[in-house]
Amino acid sequence: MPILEGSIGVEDLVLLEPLEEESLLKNLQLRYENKEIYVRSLWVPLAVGVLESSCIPIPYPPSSFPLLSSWFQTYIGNVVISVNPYQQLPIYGPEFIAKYQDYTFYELKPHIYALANVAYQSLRDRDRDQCILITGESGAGKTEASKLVMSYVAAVCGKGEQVNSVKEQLLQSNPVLEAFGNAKTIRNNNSSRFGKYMDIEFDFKGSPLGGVITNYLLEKSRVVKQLKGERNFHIFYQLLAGADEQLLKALKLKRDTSAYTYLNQEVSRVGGMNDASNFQDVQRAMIVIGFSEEEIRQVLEVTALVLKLGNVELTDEFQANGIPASGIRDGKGVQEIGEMVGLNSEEVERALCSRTVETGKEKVVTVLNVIQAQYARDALAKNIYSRLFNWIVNRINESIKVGTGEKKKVMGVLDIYGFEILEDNSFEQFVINYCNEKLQQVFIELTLKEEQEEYKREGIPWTKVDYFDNGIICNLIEHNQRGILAMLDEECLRPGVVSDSTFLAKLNQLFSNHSHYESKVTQNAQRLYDHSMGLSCFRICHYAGKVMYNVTSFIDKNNDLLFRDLSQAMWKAQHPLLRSLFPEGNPKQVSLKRPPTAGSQFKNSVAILMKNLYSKNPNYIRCIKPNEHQQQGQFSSELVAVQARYLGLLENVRVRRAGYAHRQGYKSFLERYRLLSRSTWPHWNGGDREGVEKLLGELSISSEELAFGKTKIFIRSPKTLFYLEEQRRLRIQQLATLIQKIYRGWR
Ligand code: AD9
Ligand code: MG
Repeated sequence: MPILEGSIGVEDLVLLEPLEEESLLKNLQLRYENKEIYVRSLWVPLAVGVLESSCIPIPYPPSSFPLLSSWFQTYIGNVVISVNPYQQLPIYGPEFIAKYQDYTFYELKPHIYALANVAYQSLRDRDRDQCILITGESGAGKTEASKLVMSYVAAVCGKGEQVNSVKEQLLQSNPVLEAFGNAKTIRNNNSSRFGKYMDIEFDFKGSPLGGVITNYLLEKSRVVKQLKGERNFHIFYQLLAGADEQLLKALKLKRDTSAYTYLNQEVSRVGGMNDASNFQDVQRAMIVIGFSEEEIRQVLEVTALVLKLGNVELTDEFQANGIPASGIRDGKGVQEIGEMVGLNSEEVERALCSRTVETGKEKVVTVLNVIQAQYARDALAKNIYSRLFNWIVNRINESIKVGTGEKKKVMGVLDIYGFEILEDNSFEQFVINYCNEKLQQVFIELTLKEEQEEYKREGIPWTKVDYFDNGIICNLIEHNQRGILAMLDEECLRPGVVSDSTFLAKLNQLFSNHSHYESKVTQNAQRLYDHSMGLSCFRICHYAGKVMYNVTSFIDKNNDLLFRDLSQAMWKAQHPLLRSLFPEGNPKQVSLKRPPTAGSQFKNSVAILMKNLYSKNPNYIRCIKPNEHQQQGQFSSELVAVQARYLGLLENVRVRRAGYAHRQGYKSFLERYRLLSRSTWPHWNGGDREGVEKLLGELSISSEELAFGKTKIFIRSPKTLFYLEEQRRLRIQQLATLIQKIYRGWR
């Protein structure tokens, strides 16, 4: 179907004509301009379990069969492409949810609701765990999409007081996590600065029981420093704007954000965002989830503590022997902190300005100079905040967790930070982009590779659709012995003088010939003179583009160590929550074992995530950002082209279009349909494949529609399958009438 001027394009990319980048972009643009932000890429069911296990016939049109939408659940996965509208469209809410609930994936306009519906029904009716993978750049609409999925599922799954309270708890986790884990960035006013994977768990009827949230690496460096035009985490501004006078007084806070070093570096307001009312929402949400008033108070106290810590000013001092030391400029701030969380202020001061090193049984105290003391202060603030965030996630999990004895069906929703290319990319961007590489691999493995390999295995004639397999980049980063993360760990653990530059030197040596690695050194060796490449940088050619990382502070961020003096001081706090965040500060529990590095922890959690995703039936929402200005109605073809390219949209459609909608083993296919042919019904003594050939030959199904593989029959279009099902239904009816007649005759 060629796209005609004046039309609004095709809703299913499989119907695109001609199938090339230009028409794909034109189609997305046309639709976008007509406020049609969703497009799908038609399913290709690989295995049809319901057909094999059920005797219920499937009539056509398919929607009249209750299990049919679950029947479309596929191994290759449904894909919905979503282009961020940057405006509220009238396509959400109860009325639309009700509509999508009654139809299959392809019968109504493409929508996230349609995808959520297929996933949910497959889970409920076919007992197949599902996952919804939401990917795209920062600001492309992933978090909004994940909320739409959750609200759809919550609206259609189960009823009753108990069920409703579970739903509310699950939904209300969003505002709380967003307050503490999201921030305004230059790309997105509500950017998720952590990764989130949520398993929603259901009982056998499909009613929600609860869930588990896993969070990934909060970008804690933001607590102490924000880039130009960005803000700290929302909660700080919400607290100052939304707390009543009494609460502000109790927390000894000023309302004005400019009073706080951690908040006054850049912007403090976000257009269209009401911090004060959001603060009320967050508090309400915490109550719904089950936080006690006391817990909420303690969370806010720790949040306030972080702000106060940022205001502790450290000054140069000198010891009697002339060695530089540091001190606190105004003791009042530290005293206030001490009073608030029950700490001896002298001890806090000592912990900030000196460091104790234990060598055997001896303790040696060294003073810190002002730079080191500022570093210690900021490290403490970052640690307190990120541990508070983890505590909040765990506390939510405690409320929504499901007993271990129950059999559960699971729907996982992944909303993880999008691919990031900033002007200055650091360790955080490195791990974020690594995670995106891994997700791209899931998509490639399940939608492009496995599908094509099946045709090869089965000996079906197939013109290979080329795609870029990013396994090589994943390997470059994660290889156990020779990957960048392994090299970083090695450098962090190596005794002797290590620094970011020794780490970079190691990479340069190891990857000098790697096709996805570049640095000044490797470029010089090849006589390439690229002035944009910094001396302390390396560049990785990611699937989504080239990113230059500055290695400065890679070692530090990977080590993620907090001086023991600080953790011990925090553990001595009277404040129960603060104290619980620093268990390693307990002198009795001092472990000599080094905690795992940030990089290896991240790699392990990504590996667990991958295992989890591969064990489920995948559904994809591919989010696209139409412009860099967060503006409605603007569609930049260049920007979208880059995203469409790296999201592999065209390749995905090509595989789907050239592929076969249905495949089934000869034996089970014959068993199901042999009653349609005189040659195979009621008896068939030949082989399964011959039986299928006879049967389909007799039904005069066009040979274009069929391919005979080594072990399976492949059917190109779903319509042919519906036809077979309809014929089978009629035949069963006919046979039933016949049997009834014979039975009556006997009587
Ligand atoms: V990041 O990687 O967390 O920085 P996301 O999550 O991809 O990013 P997000 O969902 O936060 O982006 O969307 C960014 C903004 O786009 C939202 O705050 C909305 O203002 C806007 N948006 C996104 N999707 C929709 C939508 N379906 N309808 C209306 C939307 N606005
Ligand atoms: Mg987000």
